[in-house]
Amino acid sequence: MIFHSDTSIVTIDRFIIEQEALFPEATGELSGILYDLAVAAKMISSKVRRAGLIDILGAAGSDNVQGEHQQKLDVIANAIITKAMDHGGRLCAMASEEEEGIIEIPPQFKCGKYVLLFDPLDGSSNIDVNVPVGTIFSVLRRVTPGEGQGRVEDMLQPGMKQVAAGYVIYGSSTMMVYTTGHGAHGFTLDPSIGEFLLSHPHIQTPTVGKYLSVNDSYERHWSEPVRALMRRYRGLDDRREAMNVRYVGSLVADFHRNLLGGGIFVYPANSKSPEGKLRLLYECNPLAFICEQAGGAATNGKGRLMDVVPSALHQRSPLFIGSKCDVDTATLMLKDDR
Ligand code: P6P
Repeated sequence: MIFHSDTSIVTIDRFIIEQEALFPEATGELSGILYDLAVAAKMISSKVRRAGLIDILGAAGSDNVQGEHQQKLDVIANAIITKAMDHGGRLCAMASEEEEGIIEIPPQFKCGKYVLLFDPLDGSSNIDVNVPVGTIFSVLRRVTPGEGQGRVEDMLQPGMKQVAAGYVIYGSSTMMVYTTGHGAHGFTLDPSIGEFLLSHPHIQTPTVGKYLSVNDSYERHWSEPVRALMRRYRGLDDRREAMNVRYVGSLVADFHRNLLGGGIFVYPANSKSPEGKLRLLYECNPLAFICEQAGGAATNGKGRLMDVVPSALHQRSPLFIGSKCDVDTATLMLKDDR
């Protein structure tokens, strides 16, 4: 355990190095992945912060001031991460919400022993109305033999096999929160020096939540056990205090508020989306890893989310994630839900 006095300025680079030093067998490859992700996060943050200006700065349909063809920001974020991560020699493949198949490492670069899965800019439709959006990432160790290109089988591992996971929230400030299985730690970007500084060491989420994040316009499509669970969270069955409903429709923003303040985010299966909406591998699992490291929990309604063995790269999952008592209530009340 490294102790930082509350007066010391700890950059994410220093924190990564100190964490690595705790593990003599560490080769530094995972640290390199985290460094490069922090750089990509700063680049995406710079783009997101100027989102509202791109139309003003670049006449419609032409290149904008940076000479980029005007593209959707999630496409730009996807390219930023791919280009930041493809040459470091630590990854043998990547997968992105923006790409149907896996992303191979260009032949001129060495392949490494990890795979990276990511949602480059989740909730990007919120950008136009200035609601916070986020990047979510998950790192797994390859399981296929050899040292060449990774394969989709390397991605289809349960969440408990993640070696690192995290997210970046582009909100009132840009924060990166990650875990390597030794606590969940938050870093806030100081734009005046372009550095992520340790601002939330060893995040612990409250055991009982204050906030309920759910889009209840789907209520008529939920099963009866799910409806009963929402009534419980709302205090309507007199079994608990009513939770405050907070839902901005941006997963990372809703998750982050609940992680720090205590709460539960739920996106149940419904008759229109029988597997829910959110993606297991690069949305649910990385947030579940962070949440468990912060003392919270995550379930798909049937059991621990990180036990689910995936069968497809972009498969969806119902998600109940946040304060442990509230997730346990979901598991209890949904156990007979077919
Ligand atoms: P709904 C954004 O499109 C997103 O993927 C998540 O960020 C967010 O939590 C969810 O979908 C919102 O979905 O159906 O409530 O609009």
